[in-house]
Parts: sequence; structure tokens; C-alpha cells
Amino acid sequence: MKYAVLILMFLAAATSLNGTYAAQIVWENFEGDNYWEPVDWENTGQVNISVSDAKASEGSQSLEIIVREEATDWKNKVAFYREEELDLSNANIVMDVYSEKAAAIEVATGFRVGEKWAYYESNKKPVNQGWNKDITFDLGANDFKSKATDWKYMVPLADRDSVKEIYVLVYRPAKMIQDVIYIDNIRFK
Ligand SMILES: [Ca+2]
Repeated sequence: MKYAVLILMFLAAATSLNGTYAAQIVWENFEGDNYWEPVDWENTGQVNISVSDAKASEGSQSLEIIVREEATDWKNKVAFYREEELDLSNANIVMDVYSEKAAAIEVATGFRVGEKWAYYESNKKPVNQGWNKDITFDLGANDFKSKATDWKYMVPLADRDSVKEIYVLVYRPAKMIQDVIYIDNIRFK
């Protein structure tokens, strides 16, 4: 909770000093312990995640995601999350993603928010082979999906001031078997 307050103060201070200056803080750089866990949803593939020094866009470590299951039409993604109370009213999310393969991979972000921990998911962003720096998710966008919209991308993210968990999802083309992806330098901006 202290951390969330700190972020708010930092963003407020940076905004007031310079109206259009976009403050940026690194929230997760994977230089320490791993706070992320894979989800156990029916429609997500099996995955191993761990902090690794094989690739990094910041510091010397990143989160290594080893996908162990072939992607099918209905199970075409893996997902993992970190629990933390955050106020992201004035923040967007930026991250760096490395893909070993030149496959049609996409990433998205998800959020559990509010008293009911409702789940919202952002639209997908393409990932090319190698490093994809500064992939940005606009948390003020109007094309999030949720259960209330029957999983159609057509609503804003609700309760941005009351985020409980942040998810990262990696979508993969059907028939893709093994895969390794790295994520680093997750920022609020
Ligand atoms: Ca790092």
C-alpha cells in the first residue's frame, strides 16, 4: 500500500512541475525475487516462469517464460500475474518483451480491480522477433474486455484507482509448440 501512495505522489509531483512531462517509474525490473505466478485457467497453456539472466533490457535479469504446451484454437495463450494494491488512475503501462521466434505472438495486460476483483483485459500488441522495447498499454483506452461485455473489446478499464492484481498474457498462434519469451522493465508512465 505504501508503494501505491508513493507512485501517486511521484506522478502528481512530476505533473505539477511540468504539465505535459510524462513521469516514468520502474515498477518491476526482475532484479530480485520472483513475485509472479502462472494462472490456472482452463484456456491457458502450461508455462514455467522464473527470473533469468539469459536476457535483460534493464539491469541483468528478466522474467523468462517457457511455454510447454502446444497452442490450440481455444487454448492459445499463457498468462501470469502479480498481486499488489495499486492506484493507476494516472498511469499507463510500458514494458520490454523479447521473443526468440518470429512467430505471430501478441501480448496483453489484465487487471483485477475494485471490491469485486473484476477482471479486465487490454487489447493485444504484436511482438516481433528479438527485443520489442516500450510496448505501451494505454489504461485510459476504451477497448478493454470483461465478462460484462461478453469478452468483447468495448469498455474502459474500471476502478483504475483500485488495482489488486496485474496480469501479463502472451497469445500464440495455433499449432505453436514450444516457445521462450522474456519480459523486463515494466514501468508506469
Ligand atoms: Ca531487469
